[in-house]
Amino acid sequence: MENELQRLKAEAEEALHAIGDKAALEEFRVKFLGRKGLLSSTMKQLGKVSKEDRPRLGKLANTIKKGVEELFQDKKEVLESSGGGIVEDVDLSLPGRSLPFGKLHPVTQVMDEICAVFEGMGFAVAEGPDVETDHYNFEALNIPKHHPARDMHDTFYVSDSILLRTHTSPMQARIMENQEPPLRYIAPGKVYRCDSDITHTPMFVQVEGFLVDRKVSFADLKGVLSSFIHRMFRDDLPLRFRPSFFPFTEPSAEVDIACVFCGGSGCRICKRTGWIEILGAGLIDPEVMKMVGYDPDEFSGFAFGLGVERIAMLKYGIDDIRLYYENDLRFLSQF
Ligand code: FA5
Repeated sequence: MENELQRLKAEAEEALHAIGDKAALEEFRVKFLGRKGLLSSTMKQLGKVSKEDRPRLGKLANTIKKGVEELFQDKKEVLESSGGGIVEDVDLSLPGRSLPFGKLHPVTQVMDEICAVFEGMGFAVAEGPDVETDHYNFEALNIPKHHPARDMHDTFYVSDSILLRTHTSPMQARIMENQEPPLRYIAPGKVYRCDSDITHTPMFVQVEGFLVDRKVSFADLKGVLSSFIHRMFRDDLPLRFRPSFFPFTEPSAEVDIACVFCGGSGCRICKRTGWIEILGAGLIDPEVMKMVGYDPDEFSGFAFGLGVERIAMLKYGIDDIRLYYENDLRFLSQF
């Protein structure tokens, strides 16, 4: 009988553990704890055991019955507090936890905006490699070996002839040598220079743009860039074309816009000049045209290259370019 009691105890515990709803619990109660249930029936057999064993087995039977009744009550309470369902410790009425939304990096957002403005003017978008050859980065742009202009680029070399591109201008040569004019392209992408301060980062993004056709003049370049700047910022933002030099354009210019931090009066960011440079530009040098097989007497073109981080800084009033690349979510999530 003792064995039978222990077996019933184990069976009852296992059955209770598996129960997940009130109907099953009621079935359990009838089967094990009811007046005609298994425990009561077994206890009725106590009369048949010897007088010596009866007190001990009676006590054991009572303890087991009490224990099963307690487990039954516990299970009943759990089922009642969870609404009678299977789930024991989840409150289904609580609102869900919200996950943080990912966003495009502010520099990517501004790059997309720049591309959209030029696409609206009929420019197609092309992309090229970050790891570039010396030929496309320099030679094809009229910057032969030992040309002083190479010093301005602070190049990261991979080998003598392979480097991380220092600007997006190689895309001019790559596209022109494979296509005939008329051409109208922009080429956005990352570029690399060994350079770092509040307006320079070692990796930054440029958007190259160029147009080649018959009778393209500096006036066309001024028109395209002025309308781009006015669309990106505001219609009355002062800008100026300042003479400059690039080996691959002639004449060359740099374009400055009025400093948005001081309104043009001069501050630390604009180095007290009231102006901030955002791009380099010019008419494509006849030497570059010849190298890709174009006749410079028949075709002319303009090109420009702008720094996306600089434009993003001016648009959002950020006074240190390095903030864009520190990956601080408190900064990045504001855009
Ligand atoms: C160039 O890179 C020329 N390839 C631009 C060009 C293209 C001229 C086509 C003529 C025709 P520059 O080195 O000035 O030029 O760079 C262009 C722009 O990139 C700058 O006006 C500036 O906005 C940005 N820039 C340059 N260096 C950095 C840097 N280290 N960090 C962030 N932005 C930079």
